Amino acid sequence: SLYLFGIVILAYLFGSIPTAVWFGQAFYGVDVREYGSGNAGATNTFRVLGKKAGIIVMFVDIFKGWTATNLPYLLDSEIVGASDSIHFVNFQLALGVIAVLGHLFPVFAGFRGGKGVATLFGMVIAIQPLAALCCVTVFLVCLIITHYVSLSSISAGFTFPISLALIIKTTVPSVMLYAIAICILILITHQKNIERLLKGKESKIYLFKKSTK
Ligand code: NKO
Repeated sequence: SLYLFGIVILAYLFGSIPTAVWFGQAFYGVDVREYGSGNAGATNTFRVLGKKAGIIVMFVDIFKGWTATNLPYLLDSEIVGASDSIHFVNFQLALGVIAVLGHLFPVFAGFRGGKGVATLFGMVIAIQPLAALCCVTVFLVCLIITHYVSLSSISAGFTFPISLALIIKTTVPSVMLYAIAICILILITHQKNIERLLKGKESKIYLFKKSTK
């Protein structure tokens, strides 16, 4: 229906908000895509503009994913009555993935966006908080040990379907398929990072080292 179409467009527009690009341009006069990894994400904002900017961009990008996934609730729609049904969860997952596609290909920033990690995390928080906890734990442990954000994102991506299967014991095929697709999507957006990791040329991020910026 027209209503569903409208919600899908809204999810894409939310995901399309190019937080890293706009934040850098507004407060530092810099397009972060011209420096560092060239990515319009929280990590590259941290790398180029410093800790404070990176953390703000991270929270806004997570919030984007959470908001898009919860649009049916936030708009107080009639579908909410059917919120227990698996169709509703599938619809929420679809909205989250559409927001991530907006983040990857933002209409407001020349279709050159980020890698979708924070936005996906917002979606997972909205749909399955326990899986989100598993993902963020693996992300942080990997980051503290290796200092590679990309490797931590990929590890957290694998953790999503694995935690659904082993800890939450999801038996819904469509949800597992979404989770596996999301894991593959993270691998695809991190292709260049994987090449750099294999060559030993990936840049490291030190969370608790005094920022030079
Ligand atoms: O510039 O190519 P780069 O080195 O920047 O960036 C690589 C990086 C891109 O991603 C980001 C976003 C980082 C946000 C981290 C905060 C999220 C904390 C929890 C992560 C859990 C991920 C869950 C995925 C769910 C499927 O990778």
